[in-house]
Amino acid sequence: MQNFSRVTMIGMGYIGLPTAALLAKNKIKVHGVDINQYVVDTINKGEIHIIEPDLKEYVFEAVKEGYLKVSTKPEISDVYVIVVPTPFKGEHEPDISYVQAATNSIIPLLKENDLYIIESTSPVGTTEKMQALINEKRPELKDKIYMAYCPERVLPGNVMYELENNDRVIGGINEDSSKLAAKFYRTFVKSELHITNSKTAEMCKLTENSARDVQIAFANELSLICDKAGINVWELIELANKHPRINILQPGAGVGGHCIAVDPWFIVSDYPMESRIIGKAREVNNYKSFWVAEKISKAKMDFELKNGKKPIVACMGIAFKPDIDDLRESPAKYITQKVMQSENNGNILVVEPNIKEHGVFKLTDYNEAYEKADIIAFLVAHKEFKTLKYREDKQILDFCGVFKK
Ligand code: SAJ
Repeated sequence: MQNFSRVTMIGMGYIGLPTAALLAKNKIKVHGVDINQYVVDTINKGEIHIIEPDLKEYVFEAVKEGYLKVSTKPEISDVYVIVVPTPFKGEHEPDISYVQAATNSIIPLLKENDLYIIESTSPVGTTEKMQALINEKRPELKDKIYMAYCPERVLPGNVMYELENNDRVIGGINEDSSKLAAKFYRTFVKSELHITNSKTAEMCKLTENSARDVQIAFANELSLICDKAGINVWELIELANKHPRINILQPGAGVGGHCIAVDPWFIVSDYPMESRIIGKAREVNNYKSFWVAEKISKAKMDFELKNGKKPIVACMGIAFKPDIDDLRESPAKYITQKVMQSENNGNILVVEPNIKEHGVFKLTDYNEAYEKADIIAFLVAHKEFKTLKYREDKQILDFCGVFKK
């Protein structure tokens, strides 16, 4: 039977590196691959290029103990795991060229009984496409390689815990592949492993993030309605959630990050006629950020008309969600940029307590900004902001429920 003594993990990013480090902790030798030489050098020094709690310690140990090393080229192994990005091309079409390139890079190394896994978020049918690619280039290995799609579902900020403790979906191209992939994940996953086929597993990942996007869109739509109707949306949701079967999420400045704001498009792109709600939810959530920026602009104009001077505006938070330093696809960052357009930057104070310095934004301490600004726009509900006292003398635009209690 297969052994997992040598694993090649392609893509040392937000998921690949933590997974490699966890495997290494379980005494499995991992050869990490990344096209970026800086990433390779950083990890080989036992350091990390991304921020994630506890990851630094895991990587340091893994490299020190000799269970993790990284280079720009794959090495012959028993298991190959593809964890590269799947960005957009064109409007919103998924681009699987990185998955394809990673697969091409290991095809010459494949041997009978190897296990090939894709973790990258992928459009439905990608694993079967990669199977066809391998069969075409290595026909002698047809039906002799185990292949599966096994998505991750960890939450940035809690990755090391969730990698071990979240249930996982394992979708093989056949039953034996699912079983072998499950055996592999059993080496480091403590929770349940659910077996299905590759297409269902691919769709499952997209479904999870689309479901959350649709639910947030509902909350964001409510916030627009409540704004017009003069109803406190936070109170409304809290009350509605007292119903035993209702659980509405929280409105905010929009939906960001590189998963929920992206993955639903993979469904819409392949099934445009059928996925009406999923596509609309994307539109609603994107519109919410635009609406927030417009609200701030209007507040600025009203202030100027009333007081005969330009206001100082504090944009509170630029991360894509509370209590992290990740700015990828951040609605708060987009809104801040929009507010700063055609404006004397001295009038806009940018606050992000999770970041010390930023190449573009001059950051201001949150207490100082709160004190100095005339208009305070809360864009992210960071824990620091919740310690501030509500000020009647300021114009507070609370888009994320900092003062909802
Ligand atoms: N948000 C709201 N209101 C809410 C909850 C979230 O506006 O009530 C916003 C956040 O502020 C943020 C965005 O949604 O801008 C996404 O944040 P998130 O915490 O919902 O999710 P991510 O992007 O950090 O991680 C998601 C998770 N997916 C689900 O919860 C279904 C995670 O489990 C996935 O592993 C991850 O995407 C991924 O990599 O796909």
